[in-house]
Amino acid sequence: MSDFFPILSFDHLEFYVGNAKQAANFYKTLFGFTNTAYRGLATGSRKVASYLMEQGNIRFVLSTALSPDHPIAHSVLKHGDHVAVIALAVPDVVHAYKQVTARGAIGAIPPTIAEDDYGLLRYAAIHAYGDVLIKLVDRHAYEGIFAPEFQPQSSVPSNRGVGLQTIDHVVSNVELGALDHWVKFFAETMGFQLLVQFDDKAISTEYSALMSKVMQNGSGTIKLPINEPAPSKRKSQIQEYLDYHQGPGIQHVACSTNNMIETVMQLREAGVNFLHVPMTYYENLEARIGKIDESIDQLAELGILVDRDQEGYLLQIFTQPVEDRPTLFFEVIQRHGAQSFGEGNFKSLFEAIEREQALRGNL
Ligand code: TYF
Ligand code: FE
Repeated sequence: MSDFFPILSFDHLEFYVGNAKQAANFYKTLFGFTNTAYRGLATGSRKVASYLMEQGNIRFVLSTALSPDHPIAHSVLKHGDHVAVIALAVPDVVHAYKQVTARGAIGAIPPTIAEDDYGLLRYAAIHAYGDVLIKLVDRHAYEGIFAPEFQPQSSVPSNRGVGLQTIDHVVSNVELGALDHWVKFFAETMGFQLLVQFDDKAISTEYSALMSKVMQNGSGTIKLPINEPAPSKRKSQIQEYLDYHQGPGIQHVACSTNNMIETVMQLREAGVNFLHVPMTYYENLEARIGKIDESIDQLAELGILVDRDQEGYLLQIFTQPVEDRPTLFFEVIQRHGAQSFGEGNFKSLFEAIEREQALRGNL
């Protein structure tokens, strides 16, 4: 099955937050993003303030409501700070929107043109899991910094960054029994394919379990794994997310780097907290994964995980949740050929998550 409409890449992710000014500073100081554009009262945006944060090819937009009646305020009250919009760059918004809505997608924003001195920005949006929107964006006739209302932050010195390059994948958690509905949605509505799946036996630990299916577009630029909780002795990490997020939503965003060691050193230096990996993980690592370019000692020191598949290997690391609710976290990934998701690390990773869950009282 081929794509019903072409998708070029991730365009951006939009976060709804309680205080965008402070969130912008968090993504700047901890994760190395630069605030390149802004909209708010000073630019004539009376209802919403947004900060465009950029690093490599990654764009995060941090938006906050300026009054309690705004939908962003409602959404933040319910979910806490969260990823609300997955925006995909497409060459033809009208065609893409027609295709997906004809195949059953529920429209949220019909094809719209936003215009300013820099040209025409075309967009539309459909509903996905939970309250998440998938936005379709065509900026081929637009030369502005991001979108109408946004003004460049030219006085802001550019942050050198920590080496984050692209959005590798965006993972959602859905309710028990809903996984196959969303797999079908991405297959039949979006034209995605099932890349891999992990059942609860493959990835259960002693206490907690989940099922995961990875959906991917035809060109492989968009990877969207979806998790569902599986019944287990203790509360699944996915169920914990669903309880605190108040329903389905984005669980983690994986950003790629070309230099994992350097990136993680800088993130740690800046104060990013990662999941703790026990030293035992590194004891037989070389026997498990063979020769790699990086020094195992250095990986152990930084808490970086390694996995191998038929095509190569990958390095990955996971942050703690980035807010008080145990919901959204980040992954940093470097692919040396491997196109998988670190299946060999699932057990260690989930045990690490469960140790954190226990600290939160999930006994
Ligand atoms: O995206 C993935 O599939 C990996 C592994 O709750 C993963 O990053 C899967 C589920 C999860 C945490 C990480
Ligand atoms: Fe991941």
